[in-house]
Amino acid sequence: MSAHSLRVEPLKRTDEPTVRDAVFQLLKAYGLTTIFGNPGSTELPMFRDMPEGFRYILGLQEAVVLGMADGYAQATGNAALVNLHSSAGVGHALGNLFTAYRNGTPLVVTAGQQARSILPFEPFLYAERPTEFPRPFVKWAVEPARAEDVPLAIMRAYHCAMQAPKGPVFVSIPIDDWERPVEPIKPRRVSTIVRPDGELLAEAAAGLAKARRPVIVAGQAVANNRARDALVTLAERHRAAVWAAPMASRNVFPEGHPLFAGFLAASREAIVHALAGSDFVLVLGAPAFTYHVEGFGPFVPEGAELVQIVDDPAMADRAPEGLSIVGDVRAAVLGLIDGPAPGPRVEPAPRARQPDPDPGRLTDALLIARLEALRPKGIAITEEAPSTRGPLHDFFRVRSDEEFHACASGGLGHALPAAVGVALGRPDTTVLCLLGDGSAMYSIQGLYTAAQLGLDIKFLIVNNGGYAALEHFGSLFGIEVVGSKLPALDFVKIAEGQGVPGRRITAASELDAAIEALFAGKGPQLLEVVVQPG
Ligand SMILES: Cc1ncc(C[n+]2csc(CCOP(=O)(O)OP(=O)(O)O)c2C)c(N)n1
Repeated sequence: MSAHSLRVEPLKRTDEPTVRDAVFQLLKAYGLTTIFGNPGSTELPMFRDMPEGFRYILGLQEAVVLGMADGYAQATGNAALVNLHSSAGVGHALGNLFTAYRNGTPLVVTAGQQARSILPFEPFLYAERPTEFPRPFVKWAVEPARAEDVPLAIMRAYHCAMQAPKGPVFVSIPIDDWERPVEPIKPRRVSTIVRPDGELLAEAAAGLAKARRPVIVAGQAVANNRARDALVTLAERHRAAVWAAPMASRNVFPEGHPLFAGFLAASREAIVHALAGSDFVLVLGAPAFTYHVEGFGPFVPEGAELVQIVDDPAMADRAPEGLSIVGDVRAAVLGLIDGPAPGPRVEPAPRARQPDPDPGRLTDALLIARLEALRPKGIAITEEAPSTRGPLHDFFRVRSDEEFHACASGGLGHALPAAVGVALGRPDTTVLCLLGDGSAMYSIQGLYTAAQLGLDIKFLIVNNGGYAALEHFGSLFGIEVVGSKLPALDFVKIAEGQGVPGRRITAASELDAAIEALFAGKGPQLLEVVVQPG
């Protein structure tokens, strides 16, 4: 709407310290100097005279803004700051807010609100019930009762986001609060690690030591709690096979390690089948278990003991059986390493290898196998290519020095902007963003930010002409799927229109050269690979 049609009293400036001064001081102290946003009138005063040392990362749609902040927070290990425009901006961001909540990503999400004096009249761009709208996907939500309380609210929000289990929080801030005088407040320190109960941990360690065939199922909190290296030591000490938990959204174990058993499917029967023969199932940093389809029967193999260690009390509460211990996963794994020595063990069987894909047909399996062979080492990966997950598990091995980020919620639209955030958080690392043609379109505007910032992201689109995962489900349900064909997308044009150079290939003979070219230089690039059915 035109600003010329409005007569606005200029917001009063004051020489006294303002809410804005106090908030920016806090943000600096907490290291929240990168702000992800898409601005509107109700947020503009926040950024008047933005202090040195801060940067504003513009996303062209709020799903992109949230996803970028999620990737950045995961890459840096600190909370990220998000600024959204009133209810409309929060609405656009909700899908990826749900994902951040499920990912356990610490985010301080702020949104503008109209001026307090006109709230009774429900003004244009009024955020109605602002603290209810993002719930239940935030750990805490507030619109402070007075302007003077905004800095305190930001401080509490930060500590709440960083407290285990980490997650997003929300603060709604009226436009006129920023100029109000306020006393600065001192940043605080709050511990974030809850140590697991020592007695119960000793019980778990004793159970692990006397098991004959223990298995470990590891999920995202192993990565979030920085327990990956410790887990390798634990698994080697106990000769325990390690499975990635169903739908694990992070890399939890080096996938080329001889003890890595593979990826559990999100189905009750499939989990019991995969773990058959084990007598002790140790679930670390994951639900016991995440299911995608209905299932029946036992939760773990007959006679096996189930022990779960998680940093999320709610996750512990809802496990169907066994012992659950709440606490930091790294602290727990270190405690288990110090436990009693293992007795005699049945050595885990090596992971079965899949036959190499046909080199003459450009399938997603061939693409992934060649990607594994030709990619540079030490990269970070964000992934959202649902039906390519199988080939990714079969032919790709995420190494111990690499990061992998997918979405824990199942909501599409995360990986593309998350790649932008990861690249910003780890500027020395090349990021591979692997996307299905369908998934790529949910927050495609992230390409623009990648181009504007010249980030080293390699966007790889697996174009199978539609929503293959849904067609697969349709065939399982015996249903003809509607709305699953995407015949006319041109990703090279879409990318070039946003400033990212692109290339499209359709033949297996072009594949190796195209992958090498993708990784040859620095900066954003897109490769669209038109694949045939596997
Ligand atoms: C926000 C959201 N909308 C819809 C879906 C349902 N869905 C799951 S997989 C899928 C297909 C994705 O297509 P694509 O990225 O091309 O991958 P493919 O299935 O072809 O491998 C869809 C639409 C979802 N998970 N999230």
